[in-house]
Formats: sequence, C-alpha cells, structure tokens
Amino acid sequence: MKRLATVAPAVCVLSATGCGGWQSALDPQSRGAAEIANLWWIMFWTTGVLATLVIAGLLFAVYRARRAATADAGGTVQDRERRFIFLAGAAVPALLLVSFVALSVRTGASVSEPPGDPGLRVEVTGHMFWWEIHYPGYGVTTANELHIPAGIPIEVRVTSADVIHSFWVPQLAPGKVDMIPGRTNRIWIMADEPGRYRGQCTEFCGVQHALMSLLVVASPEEEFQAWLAERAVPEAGSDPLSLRGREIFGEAGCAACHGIRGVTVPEFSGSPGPDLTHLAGRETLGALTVENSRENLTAWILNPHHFKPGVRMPPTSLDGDDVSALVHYLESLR
Ligand code: HEC
Ligand SMILES: [Cu+2]
Repeated sequence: MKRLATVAPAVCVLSATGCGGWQSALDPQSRGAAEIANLWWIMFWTTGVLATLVIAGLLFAVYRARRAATADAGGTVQDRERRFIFLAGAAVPALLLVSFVALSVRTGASVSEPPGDPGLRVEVTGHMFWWEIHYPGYGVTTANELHIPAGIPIEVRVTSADVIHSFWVPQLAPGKVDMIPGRTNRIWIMADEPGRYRGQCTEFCGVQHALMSLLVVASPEEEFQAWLAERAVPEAGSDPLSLRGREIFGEAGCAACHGIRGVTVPEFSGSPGPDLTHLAGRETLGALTVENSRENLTAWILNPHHFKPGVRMPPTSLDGDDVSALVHYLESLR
C-alpha cells in the first residue's frame, strides 16, 4: 500500500507530460490535429466516467454481498437486477461502441481532405533511420528537417526506400500515414502558427526506429520562400582545406551513399544516406539524435554507431588531419 502511494502519483505525473509539448497529439496546432484530439477527449471522458461508475458499482456489490453474508440472508437474483445487468452490461456498451465507431468514421472523413487547396506539395521518403525530403519543382532535396509555410495546408506524399515506416507529426497532422515501399500515400499537414514541431516514425522499422525523428519548421510565407530559394543554390567553401575535404569525401567512400548537389550523386540507387548539400544549415545530425556541432560531426564521421548503434553508415578510419579537412568542408555546405 505504501509503495502504491509513492508509485501512483509518479505514474500520474508521467502520464500528464503527454498532454503538452512539441510532440503531443493533445496540444494540436492545426484543424486536422484538433479534430483528432477532440475525438480522443470525447472517448477519454466517456470511458473515464463509465469506468468510474463500473468500479463504484463493483464496490457496492461487494459491500452488499458481505452484508448479506453476515445477515445470512442469502441472495437470489431479482428480475429487476437481471434487467439492470442486461442494460448496463450489454446494451449501454454496445450503444457506446457503435457511437464511437460513427464518430471515428465522421472525423476520419472530415480530416481526410485539407480545408483548402494545398499551397505546396512535398515528398517525404522514409529510410532506416532518417527522412528524405524533396520539394518537387524547386530542385531542393534535404533530410530530417521539413520546412513549410505556416497557415496553409501542405500535401505530403510519402513512400519508403526500404521497410515500412510511418509519418506522424502529432501537432500538425490529422493522424499518421504509413510509408510503404513501392506505394505513395498522401496526407496533409498544416501549422496554424509559425513554430517548431516534432515528428516521429511510428512504425517499428529496426534498431534505431526510436531515433528516427523529424523537425518541422513552419515559418511565415516570405521567410519560407527565402529558405527555399537559398536551398536551391548549393554553396561550398573553395579554400584549399575545403577542396582537400571534398577530395577526401570521394576517397573515403562517403560519396557512395551521400549526394552533394553539383559534386556527387550517390553511387547506389535510392540514396542510402541523407543528401549533404546543405548539411551545415541543419540543426541536428542523425534525425534529431545530436546537435550539429563541429565536435559531434567529427565524432559522427569517425563512428556514428557511438550515437546511433546499428545505424546504416560504417565507421571510418581516417587520420586526424583528413577528418579535420572533411569536417571543414562539410561545415561549408550551406
Ligand atoms: C553505406 C552508406 C554510407 C557511407 C559509406 C557513409 N554514410 Fe554517412 N550516413 C549514412 C546513413 C544511412 C546516414 C543516416 C543515419 C541515420 O540518421 O540513421 C548517414 C548520415 C550521415 C551524416 C548525418 C547527416 C544528417 O543530416 O543527419 C553525415 C554528416 C554523414 N553521414 C557523413 C558521412 C561521411 C563524411 C562519410 C564518409 C567518411 C559517410 N557519411 C559515409 C550512410 C553512409
Ligand atoms: Cu522508421
């Protein structure tokens, strides 16, 4: 009992953390996500009240049975009680479940289409364990950071390069959508206000499924357009150290998996690794695993498994000078 008294509040506090934050479906930031959250609250309160009534009824029954036992009155089930058992045990739950199904279907239909014409289409491809992001018509490819204009619906077309993943940005999207190899699924997302939101792969896809996160940055339209225009033009350092780094990038085999626009296209089809054209402009490495700093970038190149065990990038055995040159070059990719 004492243990319960300490554990119960801890569990409550932990559960309550799910009600807020930048990856909470209960803190929706768009109409679609809000409808999903509403449905959840309706189910939560209805079933919550019902569960409380059932437990109260159970306690009452135990209490009455005990009294009856001590009074030695014996118990026969009355007709009235039979009717109650039928109503409360079968009719009410059946009615409730049917209502829930109807509500779910209605919400599903209502959020399946965006509230207006999508202002932009992006393509997101799931990889073990990162997101490839492509803006068709703009020639922009990036990874793990989805930039969108705020206030307009965005159509997201998803597919996968390897196994099944699932695209979910709880605050912005009306639910999740599976990313299936060889198939293109659609979902729309929208951010009512500029801000930063977090997405997460929600279909177990391998050892680092948990570290497959997505940053969504919603900015005012002009800011977004400026970002897009900037990303359309690759930029790289041209000092001797950068040029040396660029050579090492080829020699060390990085180019087999990573594309850098204007420099290399990945040798293997399906781009096994994230596009690095604008690596320096990204906030994190490894799909939100670590901050994109010089220290982390160096450590990542030497052994990415230190941060993300089982990641699909091999460690390298470059010497110190070569790694510095490589890092210097990668840091110039804006
Ligand atoms: C066999 C394919 C492969 C090779 C070779 C490879 N990488 Fe990677 N790399 C990956 C994959 C896959 C990821 C994504 C890891 C993840 O986040 O799950 C990655 C991630 C990265 C990232 C982080 C990118 C980001 O935005 O998160 C950097 C930087 C990077 N690699 C640099 C290099 C360099 C430099 C080399 C050469 C020394 C190299 N890689 C060799 C497959 C490869
Ligand atoms: Cu995944």
